[in-house]
Amino acid sequence: MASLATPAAPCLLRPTRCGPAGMPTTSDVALETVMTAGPWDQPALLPVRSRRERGADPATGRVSGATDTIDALGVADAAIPPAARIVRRAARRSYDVADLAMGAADVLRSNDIGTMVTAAPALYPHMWSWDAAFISIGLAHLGVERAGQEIRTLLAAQWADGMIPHIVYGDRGGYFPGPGRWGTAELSASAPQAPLTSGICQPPVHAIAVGRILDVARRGTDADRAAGEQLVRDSWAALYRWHAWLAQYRDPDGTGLIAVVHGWESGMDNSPRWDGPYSAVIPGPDLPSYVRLDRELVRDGAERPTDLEYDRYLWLIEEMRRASYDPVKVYETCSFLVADVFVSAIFAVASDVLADLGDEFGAPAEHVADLRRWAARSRAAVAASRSPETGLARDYDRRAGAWIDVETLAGFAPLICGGLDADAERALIETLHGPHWAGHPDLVAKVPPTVSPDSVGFKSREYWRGPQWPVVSWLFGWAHARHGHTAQAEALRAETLSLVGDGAFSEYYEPVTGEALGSRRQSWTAAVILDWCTAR
Ligand code: 2M8
Repeated sequence: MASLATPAAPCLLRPTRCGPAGMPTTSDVALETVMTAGPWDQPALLPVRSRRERGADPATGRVSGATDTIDALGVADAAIPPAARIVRRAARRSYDVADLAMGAADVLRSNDIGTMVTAAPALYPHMWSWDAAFISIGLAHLGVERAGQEIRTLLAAQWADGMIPHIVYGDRGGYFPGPGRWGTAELSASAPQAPLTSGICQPPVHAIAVGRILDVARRGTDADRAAGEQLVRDSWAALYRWHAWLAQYRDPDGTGLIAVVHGWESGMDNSPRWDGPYSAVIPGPDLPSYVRLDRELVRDGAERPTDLEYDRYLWLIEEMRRASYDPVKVYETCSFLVADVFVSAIFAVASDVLADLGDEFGAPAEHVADLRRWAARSRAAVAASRSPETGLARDYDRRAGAWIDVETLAGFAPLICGGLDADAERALIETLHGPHWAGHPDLVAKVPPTVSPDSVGFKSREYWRGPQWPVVSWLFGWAHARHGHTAQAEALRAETLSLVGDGAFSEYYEPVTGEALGSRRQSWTAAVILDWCTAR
């Protein structure tokens, strides 16, 4: 398998003028440097050199004082005392676009273990499903073949029934729960024996990624274009089966809202959206004991889910093991079953993308028609889920039989899939970019936080309960551009590049100070930043 260390195709990263409002303009020459920054088996040098030029300790790469956030281990620093926050915010440094592109490429290369680009170097040393999709978009700028390989690796782990699993384990351990805790290969007839996988799924962003890789490929050489088109031909049927699995097993009544059976399936693991449904998940006394590894790597416990949350996460795995991961039984018996409006919106727009690719590449007409039907149905259901009071889309707790009236970023799901009338769409965009959300006056950058700072549930450091996630910002930016909201797409790009200007490529950011949180050198952060630095 080709690795980033030995790219099979010439690097696609090409001179592009990047000078959106508020961002430094980089020269063609600087980005040309990214293309030739090899040797390819060495980390790109420029970001490190930049740090040293600015006074970093050459041994550790750390800058003296409290401002450097690049951490070679890829793990978080200890909590900073509140009094230091204001200093940290004021002292945030900002690399220019060329340096960011170089640093992002370095993150992707250094997280490439040959068979996959791990989601993060220490905290997530395996392949995650939706991470892999975003990562492949970043990889496309380094080599279309390598991007396609990432998608192929993920699809090689697809279950016989069509599910794409949320984790594909590599050879390394280092993550809990590992494959032994899931036991999918022993318990499920659908799960592959190799590679080993988890037993749940994640948001279906994969067709979006394949479409984006094709766009990048078509701006490249003939070989790039051929590789991009071959990827579509090789992956289309598997992606169709994946969407069919979601329609059949996660929306058996054809409501248009796709259900998740674990908060991890939403990708927004501990969002306050799930607090109600999780309160009904009661871990049994026979929950096997376990040791968390994440808390050893992210030392500030406030940045990660609590132990009680973890008990519930692990209990749901026990329930699924007892159902042998049979998707019908899981849907009927699992104590967590929520129709997820954000996953449904992604499903709708990804079905549109896959249907368009299917039309172009001669896929079976009845399969394309299925996708268009699912897209329309889910788009309508997302629009219909909106709260009459707030206009935000809502999840539906299928176990409790109730709408979940908790305001989070997922409420803007209609902006991902479209489907609102023009006035309603404009109003929702204004809310997203307005003073309660991305435009909140306390925020260091106008990037949507996962929970509004005005909400009682806002926790500025806690994972999916407040921090800004560059990858989610990219998804909204991509959707804005797709739906013709060019100015807002450009604003998200510029503001997110400013947020990540510290060069840490962190998993998430504290919205008020811009402090890097969670894992450093997180692959999907690097991938979307590379895409934003290099492609328009
Ligand atoms: C986080 O989820 C994993 C469990 O799947 C974890 O916390 O250990 C989430 O942010 C998820 O969306 C993401 O795919 C994963 C890897 O980046 O980490």
